[in-house]
Amino acid sequence: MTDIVPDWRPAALELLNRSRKILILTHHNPDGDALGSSAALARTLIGQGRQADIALIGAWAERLNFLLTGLFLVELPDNLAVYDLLLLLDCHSFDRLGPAAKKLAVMKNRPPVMVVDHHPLDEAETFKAVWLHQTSASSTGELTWALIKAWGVIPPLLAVEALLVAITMDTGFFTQNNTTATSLRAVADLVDLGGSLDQINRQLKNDLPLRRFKLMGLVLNTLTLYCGGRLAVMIVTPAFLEQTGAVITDTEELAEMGRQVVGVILSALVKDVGQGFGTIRVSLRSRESLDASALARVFGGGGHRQAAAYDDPHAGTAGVAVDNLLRWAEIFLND
Ligand SMILES: [Mn+2]
Repeated sequence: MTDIVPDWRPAALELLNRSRKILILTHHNPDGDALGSSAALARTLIGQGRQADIALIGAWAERLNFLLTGLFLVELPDNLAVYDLLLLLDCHSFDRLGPAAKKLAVMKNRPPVMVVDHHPLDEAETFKAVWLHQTSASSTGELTWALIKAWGVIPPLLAVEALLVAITMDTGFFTQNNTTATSLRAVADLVDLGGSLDQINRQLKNDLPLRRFKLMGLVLNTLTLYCGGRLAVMIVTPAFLEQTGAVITDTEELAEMGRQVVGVILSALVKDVGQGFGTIRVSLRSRESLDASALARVFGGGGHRQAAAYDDPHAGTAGVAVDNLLRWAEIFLND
C-alpha cells in the first residue's frame, strides 16, 4: 500500500488549465462521496467555462439525485478522443468503474487521466496518470476540495454543498475516525463559502421513503450474532425487496447498525437481489481493531479499513455467502 502524494499540484493544475472538454468517471454504484465529488468538480469546471460531462455506471440512492440537477450525464462513450481529460474520482482503477468500463483501460487515443481518490491501492495497480491519492484523506470530497483550492477557483454554491455531502457521508456525519483535523478544516472552508451543514443533514437524513423503513424492519429481524457475539450478520432477500417495494440502495445504513450492537467488532450485510451466482454482495463494517478490507480482499473485494465490500464469487444464495463468510471471519476475528 502506498500513498502517491508528492507534488501532484503542478501536473494537476496544468491539466485543469489546458483541458476544455472533460469526462468525469466514478466508481460503479456511486455513493455520496463519489457523486458529491463528481458533481462538485463538474460544477466548478463548468463555472470556469469548461465542458464537464459525467458518466455514471450502476445504481445510486435516489435521495442523492439532487446533487446532479442540471448537470450533463452521458453514457459511457465508445470514443474518448473527444475529451481532453478523464477525471477518475473516488476510483483508482478502470476495474472499479464496473464491467462495462474495462474497455477504457486498453482504449487507444485515451486522453490524459487524473485520479483523485483515497482508497488503498497496491503500487501494481497504478497506471500513467496524475495521481492525487491520499489514503489518510477522509473522502474524495476532501481531496477534491484540495484540488479546487490549489487551482485558486471559488466553486459555485451547489459545488460547495456537493463537497459537504461527500465529506459528511464518508465520515458518517463526522463520527468516524477518518474525521481528521484536515477534513474538519476543509468543512470549515466550505462553511465559510456559504455551505450549510444543517441543510445537508436535512437533505440526507429526512424525506426517506417509507419502503426503506419497512425493509429495515425485515432485515433487522434477521440480525444474528456469531463468533461469541463479535460478528453480526443480516440478510437482504429478493422476497424482502419485493414485499416492501424497496431497492438495494435502501439498505445503506443497515451494515452500520449491526456494528452498533454491544460487543460486535464486525458487521456484515449479505444482499441477495435474486440475480444468482456471483452477485451476492456482502458489505462489511468493522471496529478499529479489525481490518474489514483485508477480509473483503479474500473474496476479491476491497474498500477501507472500517468499511469494505465484496461480491462472493462462490455463492448463489445469501445462505452460502453467510457460510463462506463465517469460515473466514473466524480467522480474522481470532487474529
Ligand atoms: Mn470515498
